[in-house]
Amino acid sequence: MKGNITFTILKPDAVKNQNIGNILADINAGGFRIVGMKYTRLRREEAEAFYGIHRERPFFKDLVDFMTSGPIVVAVLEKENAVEEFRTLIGNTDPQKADEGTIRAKYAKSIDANAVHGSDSDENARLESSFFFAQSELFTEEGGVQISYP
Ligand code: RTP
Ligand code: MG
Repeated sequence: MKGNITFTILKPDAVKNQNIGNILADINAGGFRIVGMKYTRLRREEAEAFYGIHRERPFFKDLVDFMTSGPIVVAVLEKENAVEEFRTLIGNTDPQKADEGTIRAKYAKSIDANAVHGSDSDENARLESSFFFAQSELFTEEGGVQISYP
């Protein structure tokens, strides 16, 4: 069965362009509940660890530079089949290729400054959530904490 949790970052461009409210409204309109949320900024070592999977990719340094360039909003979201549903809501990594009406089509400028992150698997959703949140900071619909961390 597909999990009901995903993890997102509203990236520095989304914050700078004052799109936090717009994007959260789209997330709620898309049927997602907010389970946890905070306003924070990544240190270099944290961004390198979070994106460790991309360490050998040519865009890694630009990615880390960008993700540490300003404050971000991190959030854990709840919906049935959350990972796949959220990636549909945000659209293609490259906003030029993103379907009309998706969050990246509406609010992103480039493949680097692409407004939002969304987890790509249930396992990564749990890992990424645990990177930013303690269990006690997450509130599912029932009120209890139900996310089993790896
Ligand atoms: P995300 O992790 O942010 O949700 O995005 P994604 O799954 O759609 O893309 P991913 O392949 O995981 O890449 C992570 C972020 O790296 C930047 N990127 N730049 N210049 C490039 O070719 C390139 N490819 C990826 C993007 O900002 C992407 O969101
Ligand atoms: Mg990704």
